[in-house]
Amino acid sequence: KQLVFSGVQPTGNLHLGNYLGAIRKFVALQANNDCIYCVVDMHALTAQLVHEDMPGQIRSITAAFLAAGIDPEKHIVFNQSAVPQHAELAWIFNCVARIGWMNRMTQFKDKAGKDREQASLGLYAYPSLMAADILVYRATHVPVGDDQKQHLELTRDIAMKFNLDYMEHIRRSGYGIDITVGDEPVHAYFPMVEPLIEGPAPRVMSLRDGTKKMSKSDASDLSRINLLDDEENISKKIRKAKTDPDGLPSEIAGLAGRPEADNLVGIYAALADRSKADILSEFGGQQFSVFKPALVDLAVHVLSPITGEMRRLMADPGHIDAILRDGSNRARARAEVTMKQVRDIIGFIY
Ligand code: AQP
Repeated sequence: KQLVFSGVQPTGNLHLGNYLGAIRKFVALQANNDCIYCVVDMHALTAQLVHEDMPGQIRSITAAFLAAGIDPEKHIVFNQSAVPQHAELAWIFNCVARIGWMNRMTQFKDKAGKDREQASLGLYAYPSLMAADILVYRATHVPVGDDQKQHLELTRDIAMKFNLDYMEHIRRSGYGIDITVGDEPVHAYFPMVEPLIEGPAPRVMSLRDGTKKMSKSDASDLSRINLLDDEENISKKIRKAKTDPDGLPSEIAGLAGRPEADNLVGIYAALADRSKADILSEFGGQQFSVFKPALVDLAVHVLSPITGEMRRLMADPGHIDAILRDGSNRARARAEVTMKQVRDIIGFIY
């Protein structure tokens, strides 16, 4: 079985982008993999230090995982800060990663805004903690949205440099594994992670601006569909979603240069589990006044059972905390196996 790891930050209301780009894939991967899903609460400090209701946010992401269909008994669901080995490995990776690599991260540039000098050191180092989140379990597959692709490439670079710099120590330790990099066989400690980013809507865009990704932190609530939105809200947001005056094209090529139309078709396709081409063969030539109500119906059909179950779970915080405690205990035991080996490889006495 492959080992899958992924995480979501408790930084606000989960939205359709988080669901289609990440959580729905988490659910599908359970059938044939060993999965570890994490509420990455330490990442939530990178952009904003003080959170009004951190425990509530952590519980709400956990509830979304469970409501979407993640099984916390067969797999592991936990919150990052309860497993300190993530932070321990992140420090080592801070020393492995090069400043030049970090300077290329576009998400830092986007999130830091104009006054970069005022961004936290944590926001800058965030991809290194993300690499540690994954590699502390030596996970091989990471389902994420397209916005995280660059961070996964960095994770591979960090793993590769650790493997090369400590090559002799790894060989002597007996903890190594044989992997292939390109076509080359390599004796390594950390595997090369593979991103799982496919699907018709790998990046769900804002409903107000088809060139910006749908995001929890967008000031406009109309820009996103939240997983806790009711039917009326979903309907209002889709009706008000920005579009151009033309109808829907019959072929994919007709979506070029029309980011808002492309986004709505992508959302429909992802929700229906069909291709965009298939959706256009059904709706090509129709106006948005026909397409939008169909999209509302579909979104409500897919999301309302999840919303209902999330609300039910969130009414019992003790139950959610018990699931997190059990998951953290199991995650910590596995992460500690890796950290003991890493300390040996480096030469730390513990
Ligand atoms: N718009 C999106 N389309 C597809 N996938 C997305 N993801 C986020 N936005 C989209 C995926 O959701 C997972 C969890 O994201 P996260 O909470 O860890 O961080 P994020 O990427 O920073 O998410 P947001 O919503 O944009 O939050 P803020 O506004 O707080 O930064 C990831 O797998 C991500 O790819």
